[in-house]
Amino acid sequence: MGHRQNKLLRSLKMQNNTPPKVCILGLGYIGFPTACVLGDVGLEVVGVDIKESHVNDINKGKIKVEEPFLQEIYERAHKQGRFIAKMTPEPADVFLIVVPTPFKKDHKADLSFIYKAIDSILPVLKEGDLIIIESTSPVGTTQEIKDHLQSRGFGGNRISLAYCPERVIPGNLVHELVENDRIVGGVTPAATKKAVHFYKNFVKGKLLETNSATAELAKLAENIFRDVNIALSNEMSMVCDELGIDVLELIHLCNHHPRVNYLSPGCGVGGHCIAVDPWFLISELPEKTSLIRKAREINLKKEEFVIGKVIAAAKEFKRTHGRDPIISCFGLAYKPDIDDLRESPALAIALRLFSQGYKVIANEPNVTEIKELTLFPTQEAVDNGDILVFLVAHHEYKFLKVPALSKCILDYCGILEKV
Ligand code: SAJ
Repeated sequence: MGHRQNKLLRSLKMQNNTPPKVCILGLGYIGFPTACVLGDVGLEVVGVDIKESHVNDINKGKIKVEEPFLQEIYERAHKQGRFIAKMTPEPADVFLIVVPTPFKKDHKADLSFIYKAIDSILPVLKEGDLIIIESTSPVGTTQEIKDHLQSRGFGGNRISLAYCPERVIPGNLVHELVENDRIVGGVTPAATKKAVHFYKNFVKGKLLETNSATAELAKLAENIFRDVNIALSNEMSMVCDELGIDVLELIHLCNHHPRVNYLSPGCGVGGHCIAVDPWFLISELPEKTSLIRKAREINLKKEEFVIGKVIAAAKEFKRTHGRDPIISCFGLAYKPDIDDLRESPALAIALRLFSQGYKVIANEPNVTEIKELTLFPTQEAVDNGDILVFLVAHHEYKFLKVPALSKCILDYCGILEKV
């Protein structure tokens, strides 16, 4: 861990003389790093997960999330006995709910993990405790949980309840956990204040106070903003393809305008957030969200567009060479320089080509194995492929030696511009 970050965590430790005990429900991509940071700043943390193997791995020091600083922070918290993983919740002062909210077939949010987590803490919950929901949720969820708690005997203001969405970016998670501003929305102003007080234990950014519904919508609105903006770039890339114009040059030129900032077009939009969260609003208010839905559709269409282009290149190769080409896919993660495959458009593209009978090999520098695909080291994937499809701009590709003349090269992530 860098000197600056160490100093930051030390200074945070001194802010709170009587640190609360924290029970974190969900030890995934957000819950686990949060538990490590809280343990590291001196709080007693019990992390709870329903997966026994995950709990055992954490307690043995095997951590699966690869993020800068995380291993170090985990080791410090764990060695000092401040973070232990368990299968069942323990009494605590603060309960953080950081479980997944996937969507169901109708695109409505599946809140079952949140409710299971809430129900699992009921036996240890006591008057004066604070519950904070961090999981992405449709507007109104926190208020509904308040009603649920009331129906279980925790009515009135016996429990404080607040919503505080996480905003960290995979790849820079620990830094953003500490540095980012946070939106904190209690179901009462007193609950907001209590939650703000808690976050002061480790957040260096501003703590912005609001109500729970506004905080819930803010989380969705932030990811929708990004989805819509990426959709615009993806649509422009398809327009450029039709017109024979280089989209990256176009964007470079347009972004010199002081009020224009196109994001990067890619092979689609993945990850567990931006490709999912907009649906939580679209499914609740379909009449009011036509632009948001269109953006989602365009980002999904970009995946199909890429598949269509690769198939066209494969057919052309067969026509000219008299044999099926080997298609090398570069990058399978949902974005550059991470090992996360969730909702990855690149992986979906490679698998679709494979399932349609094309000879597909792949390279993913951040993953060792993928069931359906044969993974090759980067340069071998270049040497063995007839059609090279660049899907994710991993930094390794910047140093590739690509014999441009003998290969068909399709770049959907702008990496070759950087070579
Ligand atoms: N992408 C593009 N072009 C771009 C930027 C991204 O095609 O210019 C693609 C990526 O390749 C990826 C997808 O979009 O497939 C999402 O990547 P991302 O880096 O934009 O975002 P995530 O999903 O890793 O994290 C987002 C962040 N939200 C915002 O930036 C508004 C993060 O701050 C949230 O905490 C996270 O979602 C979350 O958990 O909700």
